[in-house]
Amino acid sequence: PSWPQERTLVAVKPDGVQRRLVGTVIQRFEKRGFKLVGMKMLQAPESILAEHYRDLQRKPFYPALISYMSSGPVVAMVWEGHNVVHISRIMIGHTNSTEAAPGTIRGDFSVHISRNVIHASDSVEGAQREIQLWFRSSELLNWADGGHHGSCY
Ligand code: DGI
Repeated sequence: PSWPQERTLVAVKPDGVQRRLVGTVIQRFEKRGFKLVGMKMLQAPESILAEHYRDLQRKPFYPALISYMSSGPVVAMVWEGHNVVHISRIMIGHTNSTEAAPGTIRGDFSVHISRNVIHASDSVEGAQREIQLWFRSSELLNWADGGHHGSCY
């Protein structure tokens, strides 16, 4: 069906990469029915992290947050689909791992807010801002299903 589509930024944080959770995260988003339209692994530069977390700059945990996000590579992805922004937030679970429900990514793989494995944009406007921050438009692919997806979608 041709439901309205949107895009969101998802990033596997350094702890998620180090714990080999990249494949699990991708699989969950694929199986939910979303479409991967951009992906890259990078050591996030401080310029991107500062802009990404600009609203948190005055929080006491901000220096530790930047240090954590700089502690290894992240895998940044853009996922497309119907209501992908809202559904992704439900899939990743509560920011505070202590409150994250089992079945969510944080609820299954994280015990502490400071090592919560994954990021997903929290609004449509935020997603647009974050996608532009992390990706060039040439790094985002428009591709069509060609009838190869069998029964999984
Ligand atoms: O969008 P979220 O990642 O769910 O949450 P957010 O945008 O409010 O905060 C961004 C990240 O900052 C979050 O994933 C983990 C970290 N953070 C937020 N609040 C706290 C925190 N880290 C610590 N140590 N303590 C906090 O209260």
